[in-house]
Amino acid sequence: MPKILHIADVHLDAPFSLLDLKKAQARKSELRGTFSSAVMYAKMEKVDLCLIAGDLFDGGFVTKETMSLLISQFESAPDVRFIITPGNHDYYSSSSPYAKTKFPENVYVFTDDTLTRLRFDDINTDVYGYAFTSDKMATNPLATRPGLDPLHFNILVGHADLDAGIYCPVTRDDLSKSGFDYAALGHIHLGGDVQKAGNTYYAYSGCLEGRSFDECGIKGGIVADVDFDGLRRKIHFKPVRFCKRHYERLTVDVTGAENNQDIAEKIRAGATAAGFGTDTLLRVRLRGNVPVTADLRPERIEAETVGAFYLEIKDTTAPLIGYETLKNDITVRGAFFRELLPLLESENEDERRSASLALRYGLAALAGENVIDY
Ligand SMILES: [Mn+2]
Repeated sequence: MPKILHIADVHLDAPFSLLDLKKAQARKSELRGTFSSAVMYAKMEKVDLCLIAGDLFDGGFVTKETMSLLISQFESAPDVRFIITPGNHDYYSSSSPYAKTKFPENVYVFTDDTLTRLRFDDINTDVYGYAFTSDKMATNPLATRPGLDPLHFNILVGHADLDAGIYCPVTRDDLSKSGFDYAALGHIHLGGDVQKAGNTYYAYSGCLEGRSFDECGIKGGIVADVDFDGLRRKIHFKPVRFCKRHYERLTVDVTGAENNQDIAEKIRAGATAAGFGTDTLLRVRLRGNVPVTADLRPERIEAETVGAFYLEIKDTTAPLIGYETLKNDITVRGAFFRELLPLLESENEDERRSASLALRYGLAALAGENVIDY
């Protein structure tokens, strides 16, 4: 006792920016499903406290549909106590959804930017938290050290940036001196391992579902199983996956590819080897050397063809050509090549990449092939 599930940065109702609008819409409703999975887990695993460390909502407005789903989720797990500390995206104010909604009795929302305590005597646990009350927070709720009850398990929940001041300037040093057993933090979507400052364990659980290629990898929460007999405390932590899908980046060498089918096969092989399947949103960078004559239009490769949910391709391949032959070519092909040569050999990677593309399309066009169809 107690058993804790720590999640954060759910960002319900957040838009997803994908090139495919239908899939972006699908992701939005999947995000609600991901939250439901976390609640279901808490219920099935008999979690005592579900800590939601800020940014449950993406903003100050929540759709009716999302709110009623949320409430029914909370009601579906009456034995789980849900503890919410509003963050910079969903800060507490008199006009926020938190103020305007009547939540079930098992839901606790912090509303003040100073440290406030909730006592749960049945599980010998105290939970301290605070709320953002605007989209920034300059005050440090740990500036005054709380007088903790040594006979209770003491938890801190909150949205904070341990590395930069404007989003609640709590530091590792504050945590170390605080005496908390566990600090459940939100704000850093990447998440991270459970770490220790002094005798205080702390962690960012990360977001529940990645929303862009800046948020790659498997996302979920942290479960803390606490073995606590009033004085001695042992905590066992484990990460739990909740995300329905995950964003990943992959670089694939397509040297020698003659056509889209060759490329698709190489991407599929690379994705399979990395363990990325139909739950993956994949951004692939193609590299290597391909024949100038190759019929490559990688932007036309469908996600389904490579076994992913969604696919974006960035082509950074270079044309495989005999530079010497082209240099000495007296026709317009040679002239075109010599014009591009300084850029092909540029120090700047972007310049080299565009020059390579220009060369490939240019030579193909001069050869009478209609590869440019933008
Ligand atoms: Mn956030």
